[in-house]
Amino acid sequence: MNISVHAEADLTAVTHRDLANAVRFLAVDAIEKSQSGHPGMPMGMADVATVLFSRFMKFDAAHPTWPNRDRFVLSAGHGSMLLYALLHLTGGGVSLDDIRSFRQWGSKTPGHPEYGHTAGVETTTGPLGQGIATAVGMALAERLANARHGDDLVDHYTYVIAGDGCLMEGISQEAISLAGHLQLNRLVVLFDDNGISIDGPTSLATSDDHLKRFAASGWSVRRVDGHDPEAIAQAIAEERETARPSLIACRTIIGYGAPARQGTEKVHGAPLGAEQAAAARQELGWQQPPFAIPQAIADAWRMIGQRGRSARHAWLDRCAQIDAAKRERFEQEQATSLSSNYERALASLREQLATERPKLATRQASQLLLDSVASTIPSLIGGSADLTHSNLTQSKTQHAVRPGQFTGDYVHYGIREHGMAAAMNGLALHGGFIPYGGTFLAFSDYSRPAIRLAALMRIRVIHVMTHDSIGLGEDGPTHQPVEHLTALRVIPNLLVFRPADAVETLEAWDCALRANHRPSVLCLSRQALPTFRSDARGKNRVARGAYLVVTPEGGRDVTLIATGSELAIALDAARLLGAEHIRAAVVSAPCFALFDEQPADYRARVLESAPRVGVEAAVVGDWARWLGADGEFVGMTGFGASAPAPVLYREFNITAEAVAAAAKRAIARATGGK
Ligand SMILES: Cc1ncc(C[n+]2csc(CCOP(=O)(O)OP(=O)(O)O)c2C)c(N)n1
Ligand SMILES: [Mg+2]
Repeated sequence: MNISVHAEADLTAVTHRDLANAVRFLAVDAIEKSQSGHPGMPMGMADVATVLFSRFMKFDAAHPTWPNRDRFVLSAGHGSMLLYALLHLTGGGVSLDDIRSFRQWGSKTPGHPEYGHTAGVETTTGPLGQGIATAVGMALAERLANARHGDDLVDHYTYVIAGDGCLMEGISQEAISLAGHLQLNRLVVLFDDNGISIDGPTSLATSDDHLKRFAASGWSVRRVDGHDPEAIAQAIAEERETARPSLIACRTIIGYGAPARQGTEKVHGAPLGAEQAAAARQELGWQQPPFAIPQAIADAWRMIGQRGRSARHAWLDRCAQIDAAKRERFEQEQATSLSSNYERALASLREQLATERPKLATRQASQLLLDSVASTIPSLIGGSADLTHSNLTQSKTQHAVRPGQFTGDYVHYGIREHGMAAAMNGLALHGGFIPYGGTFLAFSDYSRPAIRLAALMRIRVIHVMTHDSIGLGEDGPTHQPVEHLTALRVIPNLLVFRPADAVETLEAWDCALRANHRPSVLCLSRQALPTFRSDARGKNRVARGAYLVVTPEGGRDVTLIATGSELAIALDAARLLGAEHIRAAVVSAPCFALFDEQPADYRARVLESAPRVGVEAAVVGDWARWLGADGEFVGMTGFGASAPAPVLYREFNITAEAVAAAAKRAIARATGGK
């Protein structure tokens, strides 16, 4: 079969098989050289990927961040060489040297594709299932942006290659269900239906009928022979036109072409070996030495990489022609920057709260913030995993996104925390959106793998996690986070905020919105807390991570450090100690990670050398490093219980009296009983 790629060169001699073989053997050779990697999937899916890239993908390899490009997500991230081969062949940011140093230190070709590390990689994949769920967020982003800006500016597809592993993962059901419900018709999933995973045939572990499963969730589904380019092309062409998201199950042979290995798990994750690599060359008619691509085939792939150039220029022309206000709106959303309207709205609410000093749950303060600023941030896209009225995440101005109707700016993600977190990643990665989403802090574990990826990718997503301690009361230990704060704080590059009052809540939100290279978790209280901050026009103090709230005159005997709802307890304890002439400084520590980043002299000023007492209704976890050998911690040592919050604080001994007693113990220890 001949392929028409471009008019300028005579490429009529280049066949689909040549193009696909170039992909296959770059993968085989790179994995052979590094003696590490997964050849089965690139060899099996080379035909599908070649059809997709040579005939459908709208992209310009020289401009990998063009906003209206089609998105391609390799959900089966272990097949990374497939993607690197495509990026190299089409003239993207992967050189032949990079391919030759596959999986080596400093190369652009790490073991699994990493967003931000390699140009053209749309999202980090490897943890199976994340890619397809992230792609749902991208496809949602496309529809939302399309509804706002029209076909002229936003009009692209999101394609996914997913394997058996991605579809076995639970997150796939959340993602599929959400995409089907919302009718994300620009999403096309190409399923590498090879019936093999690591342990052997998938029949060892699953009997799912994926076509029926997807169809039951509202998808358009079909099966094709994944080694028949015409059948693949017809399937993609038709599925692009359906009103629903599409699944194309591509029947493939894993390790296609390696005679003694293909169709078995042996080819999933081990180099072919010299003998099988040579046999595959023979079998597939590829007579090239390792890493060599005949010029005509290389040219044909280069032209495929340039095919989208005219589409990009046409798009640029359209951008230039639309009226200035429209273009500005689009550019502002793309930039996701905060406007002066935002600054004004924030300042005015802050002034009001610091003046009136209401007793308010921090989740309510968060609601007030959203009510006043949401309409000033057009890129903001809210949501909750079915806890909108508990998380207080929907502002007065936000409207729900509905199936097939994308004019809203609030997503009812349903009870799909993991799917929500991954979709939020996709919204952020797509560009043009600042996503936030709510659930209870205890359920952050359900979102954790996607939060971890957001941190790894350095993208801005904001998790609003309310009901942040035993302070939620009667729902009991299943719902009361105790280890979660520490579990989140130890994720590198993640900002975990636990604000202590309404003003700190506003400041934490402001930090999260400005943190355009990292994700944030806002841990908010269910119960009302007094507003202790009264600096109506003060600086954002949360931005320093921790700061002094009480500085006793003439030096201090002890430093009490608290977060969130326990700051009020620490302040009470300081008063109790003061009555006994013990001078206690009080530090509010809403974000450990930001405090870590402060200059050493600032940290030393805040902490000083007096003995320290940490107070948090959670396990000691990451606190230990702040407290020192003479330090004390007042918090939880195990799970919570079901009872009214004040009873729980009393029974678990997280009280001002307990903090004062701990302070005295710490002082006694530090002074050696003097
Ligand atoms: C969440 C997660 N669990 C386990 C793994 C380890 N793993 C990598 S690939 C793989 C098998 C995937 O099978 P499939 O998607 O069918 O890929 P194929 O063997 O067909 O290439 C597993 C278990 C992983 N990467 N992510
Ligand atoms: Mg498989």
